[in-house]
Amino acid sequence: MTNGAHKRQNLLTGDWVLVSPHRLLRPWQGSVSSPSRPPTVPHDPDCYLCAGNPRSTGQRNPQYTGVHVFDNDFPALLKDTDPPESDAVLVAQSETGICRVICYSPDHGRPMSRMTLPELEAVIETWVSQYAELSTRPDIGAVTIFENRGEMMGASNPHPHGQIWATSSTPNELAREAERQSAWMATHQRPFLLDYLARELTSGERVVCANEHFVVVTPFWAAWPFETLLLPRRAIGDMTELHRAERTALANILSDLTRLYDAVFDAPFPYTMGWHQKPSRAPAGSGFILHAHFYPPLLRSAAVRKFMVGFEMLGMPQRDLTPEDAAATLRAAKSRT
Ligand code: H2U
Ligand code: ZN
Repeated sequence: MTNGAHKRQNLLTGDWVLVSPHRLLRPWQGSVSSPSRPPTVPHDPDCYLCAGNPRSTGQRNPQYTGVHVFDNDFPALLKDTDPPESDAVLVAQSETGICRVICYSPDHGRPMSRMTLPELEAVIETWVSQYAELSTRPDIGAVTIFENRGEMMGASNPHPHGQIWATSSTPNELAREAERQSAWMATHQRPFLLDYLARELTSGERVVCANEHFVVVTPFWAAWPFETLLLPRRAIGDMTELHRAERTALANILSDLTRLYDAVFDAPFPYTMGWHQKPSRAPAGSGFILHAHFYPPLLRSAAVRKFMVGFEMLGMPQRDLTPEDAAATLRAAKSRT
């Protein structure tokens, strides 16, 4: 790849990203906030997600011992809504859905990067059963499972947890990705993400880690400095299709990847991570491949984040560090995990 400025296209979304490697040497006098330290206590009496504690509504969590799922007390979506007013200029539609919170374990102080493999497998089993239950409901069109980790990404609480938003329609990002994968399938008779993965495996320069069933790459078109994409090696549309061995391999690669992230700056690495799975009403054979995106904000240190501002808001995302260099940095962190 060239060292000069160029743009790359994200074939999953159609968007372009500007890459300016020559700019890495510019001086930096911007924001330096100290990283938030991980909590180390296994139980925090003030945490609304810890077992046995009251939530902000006053309702008490059970003394759960494994993964714990509950209906979000402040859901962004409700099961029923009145239809909004809409006209040719001010267009609105009703949107209904179900929001849940998933506590990964009762242990307040152990994020994914420090969970055991059986604990991670239990989280995966919960993702599978939640997706299976919600995606088959007639009132649900898509199930988005995600985690905001760290204050920098807006997580409201350090207790390791994720969220599920099941929506009546397919949200923007998933809709775009599904549409483009379907178009590629119609033209090439192969799923786009398997063609992309094959391409990444031949060069290897953006591969971060891999096992028998999964591969993590810094996508060619990544917008965030340490963004990664987790891909299965075969055509899987959603998590319910994962075999036993694939669920174990997924636990392994989630552990590997999150430990690499935490090793990069020797600090808890914030991110939004989440799953794109086949929209419920997508026809079979539409080429949709299950995958997870990790979008971490960090750039130069545990304290210096990338801001998507200025040209990024008005024009297109821009990055200095190349995805190839980011992959090399993540791979090199292995010796410190
Ligand atoms: P985040 O940390 O990613 O914000 O997720 C926490 C979610 O937990 C958030 O959506 C919910 C918030 O609405 N929550 C409850 O359901 N009950 C509470 O007592 C506090 C927070
Ligand atoms: Zn807690």
